[in-house]
Amino acid sequence: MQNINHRRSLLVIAGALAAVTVLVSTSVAGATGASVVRATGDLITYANPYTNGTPNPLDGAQASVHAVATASGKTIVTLHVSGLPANRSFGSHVHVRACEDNKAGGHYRNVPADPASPENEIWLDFTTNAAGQGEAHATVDWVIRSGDAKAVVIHDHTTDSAGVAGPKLGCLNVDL
Ligand SMILES: [Cu+2]
Repeated sequence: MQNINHRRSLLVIAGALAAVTVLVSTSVAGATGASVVRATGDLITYANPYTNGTPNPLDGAQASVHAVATASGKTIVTLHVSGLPANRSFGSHVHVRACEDNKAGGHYRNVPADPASPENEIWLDFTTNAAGQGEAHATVDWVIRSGDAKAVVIHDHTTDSAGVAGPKLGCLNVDL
């Protein structure tokens, strides 16, 4: 009888230790681990983007953005889109303002005084498949300043070396 009671108390102690271990590992992950942001929904599309009455090809499209700031100081952003025209390329970037605020403003830059480049900005150009779906990934060696990047914008064509990708067509708000 004494032996059984002794065993029970050992089990209780082991359980308490396990609970403490879980708490500690949770707080460590919160302090130094990756932070994740997700957003998904219908794209906000801009009226008459070509200023000549040509319909916006992104009307009715959806997007999803997933961003991870890693513990090692990198940022990994993934964009998924659907409901777009098939087999067509688009430009896309992380922008500084919300979609409804001056069409999301300019591109977010790690070093604002440095020129546009895929190292200094987050470029997410993609080509849709036959089903009108596309995806893009970007990894940069820095973390976004909190509150300074608020949307992902999709443009008419792929980004050239100067960072230009034509009219803004659609946008998804993402609090990066
Ligand atoms: Cu852009």
